[in-house]
Amino acid sequence: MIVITCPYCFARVPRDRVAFRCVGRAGRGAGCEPVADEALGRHRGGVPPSLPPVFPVRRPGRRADCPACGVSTGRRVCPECHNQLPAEYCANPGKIVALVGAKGSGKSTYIAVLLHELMNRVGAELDASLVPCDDRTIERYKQDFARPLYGRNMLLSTTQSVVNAPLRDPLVYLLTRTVRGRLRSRTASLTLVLFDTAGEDLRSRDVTEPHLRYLGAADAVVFLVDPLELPGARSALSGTALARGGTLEGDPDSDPINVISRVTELLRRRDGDRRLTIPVAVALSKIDALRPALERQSALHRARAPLGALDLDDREAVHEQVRALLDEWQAGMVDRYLRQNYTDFSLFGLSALGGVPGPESVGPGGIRPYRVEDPLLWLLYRFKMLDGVRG
Ligand SMILES: Nc1nc2c(ncn2[C@@H]2O[C@H](COP(=O)(O)OP(=O)(O)OP(=O)(O)O)[C@@H](O)[C@H]2O)c(=O)[nH]1
Ligand SMILES: [Mg+2]
Ligand SMILES: [Zn+2]
Ligand SMILES: [Zn+2]
Repeated sequence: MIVITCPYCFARVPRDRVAFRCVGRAGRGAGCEPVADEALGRHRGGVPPSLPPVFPVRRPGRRADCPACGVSTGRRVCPECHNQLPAEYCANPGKIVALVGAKGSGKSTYIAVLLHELMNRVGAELDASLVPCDDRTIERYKQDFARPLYGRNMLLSTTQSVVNAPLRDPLVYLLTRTVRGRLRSRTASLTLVLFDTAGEDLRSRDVTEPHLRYLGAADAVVFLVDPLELPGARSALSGTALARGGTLEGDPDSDPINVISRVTELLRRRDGDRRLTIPVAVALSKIDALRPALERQSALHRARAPLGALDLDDREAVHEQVRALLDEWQAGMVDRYLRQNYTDFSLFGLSALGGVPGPESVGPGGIRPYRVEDPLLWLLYRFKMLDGVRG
């Protein structure tokens, strides 16, 4: 039985329980009148929107006839939350990649820049296309990410906690690439569901909040760790970064190990006591802020060669470099904790902006991302959508 995880409410829906929404009345033709959609209203918060009715079917295919008006519809929806399920998503039940990190660790900026890179430079290198799966994803990416950061060079504002704001929709993209085999090529697709959590939503321990169901449904986790908040890293920071960092000092919730252990607890509820097998990428964000001297001698300083594949030697070199940095900063706990709890984790260093920003806007050099795609390339490799090469 194929089970689809709804990318909006994260309910697990057997494919034969997918529901349909009537296309509604157009002009003078047949079709149902809109009704208040209570399920969608509950999910989004606020007044239930007025929409044509949702109906279950016995054997859902690509289309179904509305039992009330007889008109054929191809609008498939989640039976729980009534959000429309993109057709591609039903065909390729996707991988949900959860992105987590303490407040201010750079999650929103990372999402904005990663998607931009995937649509441009990295997409070209991988021969991959990235297509938004619904209109709200297109709108939200433009409004909340691309327009401020790329249009106006402004830093993104702090993500609103779900405690004060209605549940945000995730960004849902279909990433498709041609994988060349020895005999013939095949296309492989990955649905990327990115949910931009506010840092403080990972705080409270009594987390039964719906947004954390997202973690329960995740197929991979990317942790962002802000080196500016690691006390031991301060000696390695450049002047401007030093002045900006450490804003959360004394707040135990901002300690990366606390964020990681809280998420690990949530994953354990699902997977039990043994070491977790879910792939986990742990990335130091903002590494542009490290002293240039430190950067120069390290694998982290090299740009990744655009091979259209995962360079396994480079991957190991960067992993070891980050591990050594954590040790040097008396943050070796992070690595030890990960080893005890996960069978499959990898360490990364990246910078979304490529330079220390001003108080409100991107630095004068513009946005110069550095290794932002590394965690995703590693995950694609793990999901068998990208080859690994050596030498
Ligand atoms: N030096 C440097 N600073 C960065 C980078 N990315 C983000 N920052 C800084 O970190 C701040 C927070 O970034 P956000 O992306 O808003 O962080 P967030 O994790 O989404 O924060 P919350 O939504 O509050 O949880 C930004 O305003 C920048 O000042 C980077 O690549 N390099
Ligand atoms: Mg944010
Ligand atoms: Zn749903
Ligand atoms: Zn109808």
